[in-house]
Amino acid sequence: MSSGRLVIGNRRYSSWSLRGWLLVRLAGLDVAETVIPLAGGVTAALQGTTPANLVPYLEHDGARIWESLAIAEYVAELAPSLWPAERVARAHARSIAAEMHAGFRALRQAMPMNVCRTLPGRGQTPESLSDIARVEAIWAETRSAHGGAGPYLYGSGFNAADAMFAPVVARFLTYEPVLSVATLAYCAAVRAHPLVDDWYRAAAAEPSDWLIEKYEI
Ligand SMILES: N[C@@H](CCC(=O)N[C@@H](CS)C(=O)NCC(=O)O)C(=O)O
Repeated sequence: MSSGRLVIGNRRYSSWSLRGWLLVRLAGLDVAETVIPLAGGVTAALQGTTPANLVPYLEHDGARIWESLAIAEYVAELAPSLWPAERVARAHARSIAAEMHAGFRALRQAMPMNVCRTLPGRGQTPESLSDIARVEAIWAETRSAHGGAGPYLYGSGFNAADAMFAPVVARFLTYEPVLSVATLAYCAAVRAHPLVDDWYRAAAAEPSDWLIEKYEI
């Protein structure tokens, strides 16, 4: 029997849900999944369903957790390898995960996640390109200082920082901005991760009446 539930939005669009879902699955939590299709604004079905009327939301073994970064910290208590073992690397990973959680608004607004489409060249504004430059700098610096032989940010294991950036990878794959060779290699590694691949496959199987026109044009 499952020990809780994870509430997420539909996989095609819900970037924050992708983070929460990856974190929960990476930690191996046995929780049931509730998928609520997003409305592309305020989703009526979410009102009163989760504490902040947002997804992702996790209930596990008596704990109620919302905000993707709080979910990262909760699941990492159960699966400590989700953060790097070494103190300096762990502090760095928490910092970049927090920067992702708090920032990159221009990128998120100009290039909304749609894992089922390629929309090359769309969404490029001075502000979104500036966010992309910062993301590339973070990834390059992280991999140089902590990534070893890769292929992920902190080496061979896909961890909580990778989960926090996975929706950015999805945006890069959809909107195809000009990116460095190293960034493209990291994006390919994240896309090839079995859990990310599961997410993409399930997104492609979602009902067509969950489509939101403004995210498809
Ligand atoms: N800061 C939150 C952001 C969560 C969020 O904004 N989720 C979106 C979906 S990706 C949402 O629930 N939107 C409400 C709605 O569509 O009604 C987190 O880290 O979990």
